[in-house]
Amino acid sequence: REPAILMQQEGGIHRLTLNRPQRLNALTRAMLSELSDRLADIAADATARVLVITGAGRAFSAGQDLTDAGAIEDGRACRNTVERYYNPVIRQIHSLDLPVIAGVNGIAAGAGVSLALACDMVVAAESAAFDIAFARIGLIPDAGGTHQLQRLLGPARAKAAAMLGEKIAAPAAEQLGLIYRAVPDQELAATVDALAARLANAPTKALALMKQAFHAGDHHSLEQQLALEAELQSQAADTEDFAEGVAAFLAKRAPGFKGI
Ligand code: T3D
Repeated sequence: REPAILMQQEGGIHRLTLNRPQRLNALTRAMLSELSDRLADIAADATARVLVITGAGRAFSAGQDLTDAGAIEDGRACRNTVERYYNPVIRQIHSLDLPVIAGVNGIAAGAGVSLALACDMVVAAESAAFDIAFARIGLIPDAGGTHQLQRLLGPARAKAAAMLGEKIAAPAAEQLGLIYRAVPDQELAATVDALAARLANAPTKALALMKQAFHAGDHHSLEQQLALEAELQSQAADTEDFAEGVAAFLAKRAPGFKGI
């Protein structure tokens, strides 16, 4: 049996591919467990610099597999699925000390949208769409969906999109600030690869500290954020990459960052 999550690795760039294309990469609990295991592997790999998450076939992910017996039959089952399978994966992506790119190759629906939006940068094919499908089956956006939609779209648009079960086409998602970029379909792979390569050569320790600062900024006051920035900047300034960045600037040469 092919794994439901494919993992590839090259030059510090890790790639996880959701791999149930015949079901549009709909998420089963088994698949989410595999995803969680692979994310743990990457978190433990000191050579990892960047993670790309994408989908096999014509979809990114159709969200919860509605045929996964026992996953969603009633409130108790749903709570278990959310708490034991979705939430850990979202926390793992959130706390991963690496930039995470979602390469959204096709439709993302329901928790597939939440999964993409948990990533640090979302690049989508122009023909892809973000289908806030939950209301169509009587559920609410989960896996961080309400958090991300409200933060990225603002409450007015987020509530309407969720309550109306809107499907937002990738170019509109870029316009609305829901995602970083929508690119022509045939350019998606090259765009994601170039972005990943660029980030893999960046001072990734500083990028991880930035990620922490941006996440904390969601709930901090200005005073709290100023204090946190001072702390995280002191950590950034102690990296070899900072010394290298300054040395390279003064020597008028390109820096060679190592992510340490
Ligand atoms: O405990 C919890 O709370 C669980 C967490 C829930 C969070 C959620 O994610 S809730 C939302 C679940 N997702 C959906 O409701 C989306 C359902 N899918 C669709 O609405 C459509 O499939 C799409 C808009 C995504 C794509 O439409 P289209 O026309 O391009 O494709 P299709 O023909 O509908 O789908 C192709 C096949 O994939 C089809 O199977 P078949 O007929 O060829 O045998 C379809 O049934 C299957 N499929 C698509 N989505 C799912 C799925 N099978 C199981 N679960 C799915 N989510």
